[in-house]
Amino acid sequence: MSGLFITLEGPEGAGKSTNREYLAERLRSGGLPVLLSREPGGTPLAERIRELLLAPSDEPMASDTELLLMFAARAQHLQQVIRPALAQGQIVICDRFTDATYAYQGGGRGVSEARIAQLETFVQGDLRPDLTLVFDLPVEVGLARAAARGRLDRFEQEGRGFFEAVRQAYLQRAECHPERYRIIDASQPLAVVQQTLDVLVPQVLERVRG
Ligand code: Z5A
Repeated sequence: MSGLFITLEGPEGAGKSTNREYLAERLRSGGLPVLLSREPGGTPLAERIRELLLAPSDEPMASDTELLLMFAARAQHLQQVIRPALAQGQIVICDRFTDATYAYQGGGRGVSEARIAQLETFVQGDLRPDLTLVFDLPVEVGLARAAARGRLDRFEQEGRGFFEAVRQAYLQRAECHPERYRIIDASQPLAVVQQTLDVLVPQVLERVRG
């Protein structure tokens, strides 16, 4: 039995955390086993790596260090949580995964796509998400939502140009692989975003059952 791997992506403040619970509940009410997780993180050790990655620090973190820490956390998460859950037939919903690496370390920091792809293959083998929902919205809207939450983490302290590059990287990936991605207009009111998810859920159920 093999499960279904769904990832939620998008720039800052797009509503991934808000909507992952909603999506999980909708799927569970359809009788499906759902495991919710997030990256970086998802296991105690990977959450410790997350703390290193998000904490503002006087010592600038080298782009390669950031890249390797992302994949180190991912390797742990895959081994401890994601692969076992998929092997049990669960639907894994993960708040960010390797598309975030292409968007933030690739688009944002300028790490080459080829280098990221090498690590992706090394850490994941041929495992890729079955479906990726990209919550897209203008950068200024997302940053305003994040700022309203208070203290900013190391990524949130980046400038607007960084987040524009991140957004464009997501949109380009979605354009190149339309079979895997759905773009959701996350600038709409929450109720409208959730109506879009309501339409998606039967499609997901059909895919799992069919
Ligand atoms: N990162 C990376 O660089 N490389 C990688 O490979 C990975 C990650 C995996 C941590 O991620 C950082 O790691 C992230 C990228 C980097 N940094 N950044 N930036 P994270 O997912 O934990 O942190 P985040 O992206 O900063 O999450 P976020 O800002 O919390 O965004 P969100 O989860 O998409 O949004 P939210 O918390 O659900 O909503 C934000 C606020 O907006 C909240 O008050 C909501 O009530 C509100 N909201 C949500 N939807 C709406 C709508 N539709 N209308 C109005 N208000 C709304």
